[in-house]
Amino acid sequence: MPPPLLTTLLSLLALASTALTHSHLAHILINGQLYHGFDPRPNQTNAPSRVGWSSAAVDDGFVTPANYSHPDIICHIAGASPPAHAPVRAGDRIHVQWNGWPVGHIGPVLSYLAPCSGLVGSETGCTGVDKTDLRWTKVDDSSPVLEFVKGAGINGGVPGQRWATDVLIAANNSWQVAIPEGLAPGPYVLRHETIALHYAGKKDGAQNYPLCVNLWVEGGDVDSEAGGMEMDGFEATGFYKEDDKGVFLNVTAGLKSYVVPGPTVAVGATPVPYAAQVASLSRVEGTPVVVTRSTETVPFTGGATPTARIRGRYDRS
Ligand SMILES: *[C@@H]1O[C@H](CO)[C@@H](O)[C@H](O)[C@H]1NC(C)=O
Ligand SMILES: *[C@@H]1O[C@H](CO)[C@@H](O)[C@H](O)[C@H]1NC(C)=O
Ligand SMILES: *[C@@H]1O[C@H](CO)[C@@H](O)[C@H](O)[C@H]1NC(C)=O
Ligand SMILES: *[C@@H]1O[C@H](CO)[C@@H](O)[C@H](O)[C@H]1NC(C)=O
Ligand SMILES: [Cu+2]
Repeated sequence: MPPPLLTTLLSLLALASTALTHSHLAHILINGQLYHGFDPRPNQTNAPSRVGWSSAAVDDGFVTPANYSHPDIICHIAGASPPAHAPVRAGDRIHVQWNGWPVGHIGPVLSYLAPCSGLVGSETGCTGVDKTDLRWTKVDDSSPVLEFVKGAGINGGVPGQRWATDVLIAANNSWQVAIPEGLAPGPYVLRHETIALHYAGKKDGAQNYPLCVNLWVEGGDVDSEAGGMEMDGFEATGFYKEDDKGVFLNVTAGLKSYVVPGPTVAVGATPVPYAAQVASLSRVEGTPVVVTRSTETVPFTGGATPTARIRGRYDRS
């Protein structure tokens, strides 16, 4: 017979796995300014000025390992880019606010960046590009991901384990992503992803929640004349395999270590440490931009054809 603690845990996991709603990206904050995500649930009103990619994950759900080579793994189910981009400077931190996080859903929190410059359709930044053309560089793997601690499972998790998702929950279901100081200016997609592992002992039991937002990165304090940090450029459809150690594992069967799936964090990336993962309240609405002629931006005006062109601080010519 399993000990009472394990019984409680297993029933919590069972509950969690049958819960109908999971989560989505509510908004991002950059220096206190708020930019909207996308709520995929039926009959939600989504701001036209949102920077979050839309998806057809109407149950707030996930992508399974069976679809790791399907374009749905790139920016969630039927992911599609909005017109708006959130302006950010290289070296800034982006506060990614999840709508919540379900009990017992333990795992890593991963962040990737893909430049849109130079791709077919990039006259409008990341809005007009084909998502399968995006090439990604990992900038945060939420290392150490799994720590062994004394006591009961945290947030309905496994006794003795503390996961990156517990750090996310403690920060009001949020995560800080640092935009590398050496990143070349231009339009980028940020792909922020959690992988829930409570069912990962079963083949195809892992749950990936890949959420994308559009960014317009301006030069940071460090001059990136040299072209910026070197990007690794992986295809998201090649990140993971169904039998990777980090997605096909039984978290309750005496786990001794955890192997983060996907590429390693790029040289030049500076993940934000756990101690600096904190809740953050929005102060004001940010003004997102729309990219025109590849290198210029205008403030988002709610769908009307932009007339006044404002020279972006980034000019590649
Ligand atoms: C969404 O709205 C449609 C039309 O107004 C309605 O038929 C449907 O029941 C609504 N769905 C939900 C989940 O509220
Ligand atoms: C894989 O993705 C397709 C297209 O979105 C979907 O119809 C199918 O149910 C998915 N398969 C699994 C196992 O989730
Ligand atoms: C916590 O997150 C919610 C969104 O899920 C947000 O509305 C709220 O302002 C946040 N609270 C704090 C204290 O950060
Ligand atoms: C995971 O391991 C636990 C403990 O050994 C066991 O009870 C459970 O059945 C395993 N789950 C799977 C899906 O293998
Ligand atoms: Cu779930």
